[in-house]
Formats: sequence, structure tokens, C-alpha cells
Amino acid sequence: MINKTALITGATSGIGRATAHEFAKHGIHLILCGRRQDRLDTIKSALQKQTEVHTLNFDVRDLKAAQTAFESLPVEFKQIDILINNAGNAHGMDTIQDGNTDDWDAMMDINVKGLLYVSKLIMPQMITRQSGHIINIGSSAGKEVYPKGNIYCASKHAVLAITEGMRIDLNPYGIKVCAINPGLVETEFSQVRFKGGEQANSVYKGYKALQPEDIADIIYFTISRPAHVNIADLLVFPSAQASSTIVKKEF
Ligand code: NDP
Ligand code: 8X3
Repeated sequence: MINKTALITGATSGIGRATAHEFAKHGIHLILCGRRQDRLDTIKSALQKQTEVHTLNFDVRDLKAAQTAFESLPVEFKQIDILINNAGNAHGMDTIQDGNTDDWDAMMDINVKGLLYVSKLIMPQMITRQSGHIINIGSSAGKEVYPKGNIYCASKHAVLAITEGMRIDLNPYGIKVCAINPGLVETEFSQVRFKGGEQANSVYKGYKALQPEDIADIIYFTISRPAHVNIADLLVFPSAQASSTIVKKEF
């Protein structure tokens, strides 16, 4: 993996940050993206002892900002071999009739359109080189809909459809495309979903949730398979979880 470059969106927290740490261990050069510059700086200074690191600060909802950010890449970071489309969150958890349209916009704009914008900017160079690996972070919520999950689930169902579309359309160019779909992972996800509210604190209580490092490990496994192997789609639950609504909790 030495001399490969990976771009990770949402690298300031949770799954994206853990993936940056995992990739650094293997000497993969890193382009770390997010909106919180202080965190990007902290992660960069921790990881640049192990590998080459460049940071880009942009909002994935802003196509122009993403384009400007990618144009600013130093020459040694211009070739992106691995794209991890990870930036995303749930915003709110309400019945559809009570849903907040700002939350709906955020989920569709970040989880779906943001992923598309970033991919649109990076796919051409992969097509030209006839190689590349795109990992889209979906969710178990992309495979089943649960009560009050409505629009978040819709956004993650869209990620799965986009992943399949990418795999089909990019197949002639030798580009691997994969969706990794975690169940409950203990990150800042629930803090964002519940806007810092009390409900966030109970989501990962009473059982051992997946840790971001568990998913990072799986992402590294996926990108380190031999050239002829493409892991196309993975559903990963904590052992305590059987579906979006069935989690064995012990108190
Ligand atoms: P975190 O909240 O810990 O991390 C989310 C990351 O996304 C942050 O780095 C954040 O960076 C970035 N991000 C959010 N909005 C934007 C934006 N508009 N522009 C750029 N970056 C943005 O959550 P997770 O690590 O859990 O989530 C990562 C992915 O995993 C998401 O796609 C999520 O849907 C998915 N997932 C999570 C699960 C879970 O249970 N935690 C389960 C299944 C899937 P910053 O704020 O600095 O911009
Ligand atoms: C995150 C997992 O179950 O909160 O995608 O939707 S869940």
C-alpha cells in the first residue's frame, strides 16, 4: 500500500478518523477532509510521523468549494487511488409527518449529493488511469427502514443504489466499488442526530456497540484484497444487534 493515496471525507471524527489512523499504519498517503480545521490539524500532526498527510477543509454540500479544494492539492497528492466517501450523519429522528425540512435537506445534501459531488470530481482521474477503489459508507439503514428513520434510511438506500450504479458504470475502467454498511457504531453520530440532546447518551448503553476502529479495520481489509477481488457490499452489526430494531441490551 506504500505510495497509494487515499482521500477520506469526514476524517475529523468517528469512522473516518479511525480509518485515517488505520491507513497511516500501512503507510498509505492521506488526504483528510472535513470542516473542523482544528481537528484536521490535530490528526495531521499525529499521523504525519507515519505517512504523508494533507488536509482539505470544505463542506461536501458545496461542489465549487470541493472543486477548489481538489485543485489546490500539491502535485504529490493529485493522484487519488482510494476514495472513502464517509462524510455524513443523521439529523433528527422524527415520524415523517413531524420531520424538520432542514434536517431532510441536510441528510439528502450531505449523505447523497455530497457523496456524488466528491465522486464526480475524483472519478475522471481514476477512469483515465483505469484503476481506483471507491468505498461508500452506507448503513444497515440503507438495507432496512426503521421507525422514525425515514429520510436517513432513504439517504442510505440512495447510497446503496449509487454504489451499484457506480460499480456497473465504472466496471469497464477497472475501478472497484464497494459499500460498507455498519449497524450501530459508537461515534459522534448520535450526538449529531439528537443535536447534543440527552437521548444521544442512551444509544450505545447496555451492550457493546461497534467501535469506529472495527469499521476502519474492515475498510483496510477491503482495500487490501488482491487486484482480482472486489468486496462489493458488506453488512456489519455488533454481535448484540440482529436488525435495526433488535438489539440485545443488558442493564
Ligand atoms: P461522526 O459524526 O463521528 O462523523 C461524521 C463525519 O462527517 C465528521 O468527520 C464530519 O466532519 C463529517 N461531515 C458531516 N457533515 C459534513 C459536511 N457537510 N461536509 C463535510 N464533512 C461533513 O459519525 P460517524 O463516523 O458515525 O459517521 C460516518 C459515516 O458512517 C456517515 O456516513 C454515517 O451515516 C455512517 N454510519 C454511521 C453509523 C453509526 O452508527 N455511527 C452506522 C452506519 C453508518 P466535520 O463536522 O468536521 O465536517
Ligand atoms: C447508523 C446506524 O441504526 O442509527 O447508520 O441508522 S442507525
